[in-house]
Amino acid sequence: MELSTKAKITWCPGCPNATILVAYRNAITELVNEGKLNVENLVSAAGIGCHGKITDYLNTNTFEALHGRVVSSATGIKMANPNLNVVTFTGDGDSLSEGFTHLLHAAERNVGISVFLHNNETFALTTGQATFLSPKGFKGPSTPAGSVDEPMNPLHIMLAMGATFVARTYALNIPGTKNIMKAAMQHKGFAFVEIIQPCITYFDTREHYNSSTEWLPEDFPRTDLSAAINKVREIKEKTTLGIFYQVQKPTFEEKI
Ligand SMILES: Cc1ncc(C[n+]2csc(CCOP(=O)(O)OP(=O)(O)O)c2C)c(N)n1
Repeated sequence: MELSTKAKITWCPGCPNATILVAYRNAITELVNEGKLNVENLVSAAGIGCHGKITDYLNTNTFEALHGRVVSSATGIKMANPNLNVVTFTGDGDSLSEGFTHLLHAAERNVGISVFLHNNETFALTTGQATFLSPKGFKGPSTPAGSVDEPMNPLHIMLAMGATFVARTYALNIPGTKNIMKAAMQHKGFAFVEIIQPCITYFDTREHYNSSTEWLPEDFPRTDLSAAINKVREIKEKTTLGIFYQVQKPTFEEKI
C-alpha cells in the first residue's frame, strides 16, 4: 500500500508536521494490516495553513477546505456517507480562531469524525502571528510587544462541549502519536486529539517539550468526566499526554 505521493515536501526542513505525517501513515498501515480499516473508505481532510499541506502528501481520498471550515466540511462528508472514516487535520489558527464555532458544534453533536489539531501555538503559514492558543507574552508580527491574552485550553473546551474522545500527544513522539491516532480513528463519535507541534521557524518549543511531557497513568479513569476536566486543567511542570476521556454516545449521523 503506497500512502506517499510524488508531491515535493515544502515544509521547513525538520518541521514536526512531517512527524505527524509519518505517524498518520503508520497508523493507517497498522489499521489496514489489522483488518480494522479499508483505505478506500478513508478521507483525510485538512484546513488552510502549513498543517493543511499534509493532504498533498497522502495517497488517500483527500479534501482541503477553506480556512477554518475543515470540521464543517468533514461533517458534511460524514453525513453524506456515514461508512467513511473521516479524519481532519487542523491548526490552532484554523479551528480555534478562524472556524471556532464549527469545532464547538461538531463536538456537541458528537459527529463521528477525528480532529487532529496541530497545535504550534501560532499562525505559521502567515509568518508567526499570535493565535488564541499562543502563550501570554508571545511576540510576533501582530503582537510585537507580546500577547496580553492567556491561551485557551482546547482540551477543556472540548470536554465542556461534550466531545466523547479527548486526547493529547506530542508530534516528535511518533509511536505515541501513531497509537493515539489509531485509537481516535477507531472511536465511534467525535474524537479530538491535540498534537503539540513545535514550529521550528516561528515558535521553537522543541527543547522544552522534548524534556517535559509525561503520559497519563494506565489506570486513569478515562470515563470520568470530572477527573478528565481536572486533569486537563492542571498547571504543572510537565505536560500530560494520553487519552483523558472516552465514552460511547449516539453519534450525530445515527441521530439524523
Ligand atoms: C478566510 C481566510 N482568512 C485568512 C487567511 C490567511 N491565512 C492563510 S493560512 C493562515 C494561518 C493558518 O494558521 P494555522 O491554522 O494555525 O495553521 P499553521 O500554518 O500554523 O499550520 C491564515 C490566517 C485565509 N487563507 N483565509
